[in-house]
Amino acid sequence: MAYKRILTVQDISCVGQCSLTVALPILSACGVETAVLPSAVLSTHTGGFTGYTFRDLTADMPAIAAHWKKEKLSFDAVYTGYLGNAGQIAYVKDIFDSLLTENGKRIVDPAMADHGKLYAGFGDDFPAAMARVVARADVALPNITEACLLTGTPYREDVDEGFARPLLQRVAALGVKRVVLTGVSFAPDRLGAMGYDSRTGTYFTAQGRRVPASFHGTGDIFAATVTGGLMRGMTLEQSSALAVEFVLACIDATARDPHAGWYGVEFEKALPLLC
Ligand code: PXL
Repeated sequence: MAYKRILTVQDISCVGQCSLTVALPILSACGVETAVLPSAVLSTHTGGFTGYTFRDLTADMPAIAAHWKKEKLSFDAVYTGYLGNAGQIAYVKDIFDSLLTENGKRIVDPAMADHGKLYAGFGDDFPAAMARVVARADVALPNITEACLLTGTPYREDVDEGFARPLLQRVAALGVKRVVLTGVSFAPDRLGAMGYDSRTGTYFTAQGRRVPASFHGTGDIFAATVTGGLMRGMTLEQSSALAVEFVLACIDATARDPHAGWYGVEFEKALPLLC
């Protein structure tokens, strides 16, 4: 299979084991060349740290994209994650339109919320802006909170199949062809993802052992792994199963370490699984 080159647009949280600092090593382990367009630079992520710095890079985006166009560069996929503000959305749409190869994939992780709440720094109007990016995507990878916010659905902590199916359909109705929802459970001791293809009306599930704790950055790890799998020719269902397995391996490695930090998971120890 041809060597793939992709572009990922998300922030650099300098410390925090999330966004670009996990996406890059994961995609490299998958054997995918990954170019980056940082949406912002933060000293840490916003989930639990206080007093972090935030450098918005919106103003750099059009010039960077213009240079790439001049160089006639193109990408087999554009994968977006945490965006700094709603003003970046127009630039992301332009990148989708002008920097993808023919049949290039638009993969959107609408990273903006978890546990029923928007991340610090986003206003209540942000989900509507993010919905416009999701509308342009081939694949969207929301968690439950994000799917609810994107579709105006009241949030529910525990999501079974009966709640997940219409939620997946509502996200797809925004315009995206395929959706994978994370945080779906089919049994008290199982947790994972459920996927929906709006073109065929079919669903799939990818479930693993439930670990009764929450870890920061696992959504970013899930999205990067799905992207890596897709670029290596796996189906969305296979990529989602790989991502569930990999996230679980990261969590297990962290749980085994009595000195583990609080702000992320020790994904580094699980990387060989992807190589
Ligand atoms: O893990 C998602 C994420 C990415 N980037 C930043 C974040 C978060 C979650 O809190 O704060 C800056």
